[in-house]
Amino acid sequence: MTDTETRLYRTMARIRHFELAASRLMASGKLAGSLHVSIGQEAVAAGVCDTLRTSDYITTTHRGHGHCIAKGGGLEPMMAELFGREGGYCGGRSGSMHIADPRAGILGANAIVGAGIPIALGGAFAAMRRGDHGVAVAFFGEGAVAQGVFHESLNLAALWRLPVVFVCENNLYAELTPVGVHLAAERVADLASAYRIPASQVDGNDALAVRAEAAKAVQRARDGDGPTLLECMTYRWHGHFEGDPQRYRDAEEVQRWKDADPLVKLAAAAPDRADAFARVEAEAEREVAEAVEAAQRAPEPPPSSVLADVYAAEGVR
Ligand SMILES: Cc1ncc(C[n+]2csc(CCOP(=O)(O)OP(=O)(O)O)c2C)c(N)n1
Ligand SMILES: [Mg+2]
Repeated sequence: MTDTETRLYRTMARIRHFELAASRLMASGKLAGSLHVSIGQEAVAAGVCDTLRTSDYITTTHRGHGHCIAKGGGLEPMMAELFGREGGYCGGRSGSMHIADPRAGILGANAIVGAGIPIALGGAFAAMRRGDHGVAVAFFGEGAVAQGVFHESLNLAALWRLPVVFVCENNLYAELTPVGVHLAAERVADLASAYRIPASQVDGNDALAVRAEAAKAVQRARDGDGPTLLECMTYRWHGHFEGDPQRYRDAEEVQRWKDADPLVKLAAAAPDRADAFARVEAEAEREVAEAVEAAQRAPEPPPSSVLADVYAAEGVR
C-alpha cells in the first residue's frame, strides 16, 4: 500500500496525462463531439475520491474525466469512449459526457448542469436503506448552484439525513460567465447553512487539504450524521471546451492559477517523495499512451447496433 501523498500524486498525474492526451487528440481532429477538461482541478477529484470505497457512489458533470479516473474508472474504456469505439464505457455511443461504471460506483457523468446532484441522493438513499454505511458524492460546478435542483437536493438530503457529500468545484466560471455575474452568494459554502448543512471552503488545488476536509465529511455521512457541503476553490487552465477562444479572461489570470498547479503544490509539500512521484508520473504517462493505442486499435461499433439500448426503438424498427 502506497502512502497517501504518492497515491494522491499518482491519481492527479493519471488525470493530467489522460486529459492532456485527450486535448491533443481533439486538436488533431481524432476525437468527435465536444470535450471539457479539468486540467488544473485534479486535486479535488483525487482528494475526495481517496476517502471513498469502491462501493461508494459518485455522480459528476460534463467535466468529469478526473472524477471517473479518481474513483477507479479504467483509462482504456474511457479513452475508447472518447474515440467512439466499441470497447468504450457506453459502446462508443456517448463520448466524453456520459461515462458511467456502476461497478466502480460511478453513477454517471451528466451533460445537464446540476442533474447529477439528485442522482447522488438516490445512491445515498439506497446505501441508507441497505444500512451498509455507504456514501455518495455529488461533484458539480458553481454554475449548478443557481439551478433549482441544487436547492431541492440540499433540502431533501438535510431532511432525510442522507449520507451524501456535495462537492462544489468553484472554478470561477460557468461557460464564459464569471461567478460574480451568475451567482448572488459570495461563497457557495454559505448557502448550506440555510438547510442546516455543515459546509466549508477549501483550497481546491491542495490535494491534502481537500482530502482532509473530505475525510471529515465522508465520516459524518458514514456515521449517519447526514450531508456536508464542500466548496473547493480551483480553476480550469483550458477553455470551457477545447477550442474555446477564451475572450472572457486574460492570460495573466490563467498564469496565476498555473503557478498554483496542484501537482507542483503536492510535490513541494512532500519533497522526500520526489523519486516516488517521478516514478508514478512516468507510469501514468505510459498507461495513458497504452490506453490511446488500445482505443485506436479497437473496432468501431457496427451500424447494426445503432438501435441497441434505445428505449423507444420499437416503433422505429
Ligand atoms: C441545464 C443546463 N443549462 C445550461 C447548460 C449549458 N452549459 C453547459 S456547461 C455550463 C456551465 C457549467 O458551469 P459550472 O457548473 O461552473 O461547471 P464548469 O464548466 O465550470 O466545470 C452550461 C451553462 C447545460 N448543459 N445544462
Ligand atoms: Mg464553473
